[in-house]
Amino acid sequence: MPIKIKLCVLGDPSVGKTSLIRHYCEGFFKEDYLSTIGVDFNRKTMDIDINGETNQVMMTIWDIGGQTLWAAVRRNYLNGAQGILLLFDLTNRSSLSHIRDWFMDVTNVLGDQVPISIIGNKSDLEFNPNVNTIAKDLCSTLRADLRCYTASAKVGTNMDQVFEDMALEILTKIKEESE
Ligand SMILES: Nc1nc2c(ncn2[C@@H]2O[C@H](COP(=O)(O)OP(=O)(O)O)[C@@H](O)[C@H]2O)c(=O)[nH]1
Ligand SMILES: [Mg+2]
Repeated sequence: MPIKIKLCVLGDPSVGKTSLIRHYCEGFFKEDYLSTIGVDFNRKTMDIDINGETNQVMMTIWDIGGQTLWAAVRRNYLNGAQGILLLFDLTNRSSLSHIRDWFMDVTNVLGDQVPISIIGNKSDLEFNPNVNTIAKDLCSTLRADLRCYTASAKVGTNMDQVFEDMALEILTKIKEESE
């Protein structure tokens, strides 16, 4: 029986949430995912090694669309999430400036122990390297243990890394808590 994990992906519209999830779960990138209506989810099974022991993990990855403004919907969606990816677009400064709000939102619902990674997406495009510096600074001020990546949902750069690191962190936490 695989260990089940729930992951939620949040961030401003058009930062690439659906693209990242679908590329990771389905193995290819499409230019034209429809703007996500409501809530969608994808699944991916993976093998995660901890101390030489292989664990089969089934990750359900939730993708929320335009209804993020409704607090009640958002709360339902986040309920039970064991890990969070906060996405911004490296070519869109306002999407980075909203990361703090997304972070507050998540920790209001899930508390301050939930594993969170911050991902600057669209690294295949030209972007101002200052943005990455600002993102790293933000990461360390929000919470010391946040991981910060640049990635590309289009090319796949860092894509497996983001999800596998998160799965490992969640699994490690589950195992520690069950001891
Ligand atoms: N160049 C580039 N475009 C991307 C990337 N990820 C997403 N896009 C494009 O950005 C737009 C919004 O992507 P989408 O996944 O729908 O964003 P969402 O609203 O956050 O789910 C689409 O036109 C995607 O093709 C990426 O890594 N690189
Ligand atoms: Mg979407």
